[in-house]
Amino acid sequence: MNARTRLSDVTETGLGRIRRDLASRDAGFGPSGTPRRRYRTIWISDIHLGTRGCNDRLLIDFLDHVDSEKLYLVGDIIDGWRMKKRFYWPERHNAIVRRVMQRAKRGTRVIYIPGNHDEMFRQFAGMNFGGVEIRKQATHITADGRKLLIVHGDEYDAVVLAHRWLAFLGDWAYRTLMQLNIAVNGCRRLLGMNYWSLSAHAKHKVKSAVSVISRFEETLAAEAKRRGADGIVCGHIHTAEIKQFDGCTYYNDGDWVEGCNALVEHFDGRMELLHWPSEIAARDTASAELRAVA
Ligand SMILES: [Mn+2]
Repeated sequence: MNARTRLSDVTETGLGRIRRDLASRDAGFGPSGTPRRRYRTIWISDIHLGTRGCNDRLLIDFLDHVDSEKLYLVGDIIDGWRMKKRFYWPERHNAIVRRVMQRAKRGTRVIYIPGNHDEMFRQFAGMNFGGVEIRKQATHITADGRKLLIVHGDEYDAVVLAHRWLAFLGDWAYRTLMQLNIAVNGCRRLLGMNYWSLSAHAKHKVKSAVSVISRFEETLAAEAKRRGADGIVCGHIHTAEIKQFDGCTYYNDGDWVEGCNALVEHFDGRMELLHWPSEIAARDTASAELRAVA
């Protein structure tokens, strides 16, 4: 063996090592340096790509810190309704689509169940795009043998208008409400009337929204039971929840507009709701403590 080949061997090995390091980093660690968490299944929904309301940065952080054998996209992933009105598509939204496609390519089973905001994809149910399977509904069997029905949820939503109002609440309604409150009370003052709180009025409306939510939850749990499932996973109402309804579990994986939640299944079948902003806060605290020790 001459010096030249030896040198190239060394270089090869070096490159190989770098490549291996990069690959393991990719597979094992998130950008924050913490190990990527592995789950059996992840459910996310109501991302509303194509709108300003979408918390794209938090979602990218989430996708970069978790892995799973299966990923369910439970509807309202892309907001076709609002994109029709005004086209909004920043690079970060591409980054999200790219990450999902990469996952499918690397062997994660990705199942996409379109919702009402991305209903234009429902016509492709049964098809497969780059490893992403499109379904109208799905059935999932947990590691501990429970049968879960997976639906977006709008098909059981009798009060669509109320939910639309809920979905848009986080986006701009609150700010508008506050501005309106100032304007309304300015007028009232001019007319010699006393202060009237629009937000108190809104709170009353929220109370009726709460009853709408519980009716939705009951309806979905009843549907799961009727179809012989042990539980149901849905999204749609932007309210993350795990709730028992006699013999049937209702799971709502939340949203990425207000809550930033994901529903996950551990390898033993245990289910957990993640609130990603809290997970990031915990991660930051842990790394600050580590730094303090070092
Ligand atoms: Mn929806």
